[in-house]
Amino acid sequence: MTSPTGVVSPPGPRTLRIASRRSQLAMVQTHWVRDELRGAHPDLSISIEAMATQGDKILDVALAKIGDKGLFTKELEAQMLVDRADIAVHSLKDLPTNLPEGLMLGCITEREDPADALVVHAKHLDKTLATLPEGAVVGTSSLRRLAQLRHHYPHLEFKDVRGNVITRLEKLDSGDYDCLILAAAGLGRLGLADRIHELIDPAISLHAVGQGALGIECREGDASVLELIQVLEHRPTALRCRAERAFLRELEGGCQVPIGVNTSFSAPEAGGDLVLTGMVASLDGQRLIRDQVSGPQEDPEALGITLARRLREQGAGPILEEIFATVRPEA
Ligand code: DPM
Repeated sequence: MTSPTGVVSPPGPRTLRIASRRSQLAMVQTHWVRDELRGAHPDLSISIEAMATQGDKILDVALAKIGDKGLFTKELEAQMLVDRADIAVHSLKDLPTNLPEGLMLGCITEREDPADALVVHAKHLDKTLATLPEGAVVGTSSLRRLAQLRHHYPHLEFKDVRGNVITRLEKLDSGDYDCLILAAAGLGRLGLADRIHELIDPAISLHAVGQGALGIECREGDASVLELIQVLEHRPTALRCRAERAFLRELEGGCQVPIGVNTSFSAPEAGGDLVLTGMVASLDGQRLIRDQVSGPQEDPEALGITLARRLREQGAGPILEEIFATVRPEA
């Protein structure tokens, strides 16, 4: 492999083995990664090993009650640790902020629209989130969506929905729910963007940390693999997601907590400041703490930590402790 400067890089692996979940969305994402890597490294042979994770298998238990960090990632990580895979492709929002020893987040891909989307049953096509009838049943297993929507729309009811995106849509269409809230990015990647009825305004509901981006995990210090995957890194997305992940890590929130974020650049072209908004809410939606910080994009982690501390000063700690005690008493 010769770089434009004529320097020969160290011999990389001739093959790159990718571990992926088996769901349709996971496979679409993994195939995208494979195709990008193929385009950049035509000589590389790439294999994909698809497997089910704990989160794919346990479908009868509310996501928050399983409570385990790394629900969708552990089995893929095990493959890398025993050297049966070189990278794992994850929805970044499913990747815990603390990774197992020996593994690292190798790069972050360009983010799609990170917003949540409302998807409605055919009988509600003339409604919006604000005009759904009293008692309308919203399907979601996300405590973050539940808490924020309850805060703004106390007339709505919430019911757990598990399974992959397509299964959920089938359950909606068969009348089990009045609407679903799903990530716009996932629907878009599955070619189902036409099901997006309304994008949810961040003023109403903030998205999950890392939503809409992919995280490529690899073995720590695996220089040849890191070099191969660098073509996938999208710096503005990485800066935003590093701030978001530092915020979540500092609040010690796993992925199943009502914590939401939003990030932007004050002046994208000119190396402007990074703006981070975050919120923590109680499950009944009664208490919702939200704040915003901005600062130099060179140190996104510092920004995340600052915002987390600010929310703690405003009472986020007791809200989170209460949630940990109720949704996963054994943890
Ligand atoms: C996590 C959550 C959900 C997924 C919790 C949250 C949604 C669960 C649900 C951590 N992972 O968002 O507050 O609503 O029952 C998941 C989806 C995507 C990645 C599906 C979705 C696709 C979009 C993306 C499941 N993980 O949120 O609609 O790449 O961000």
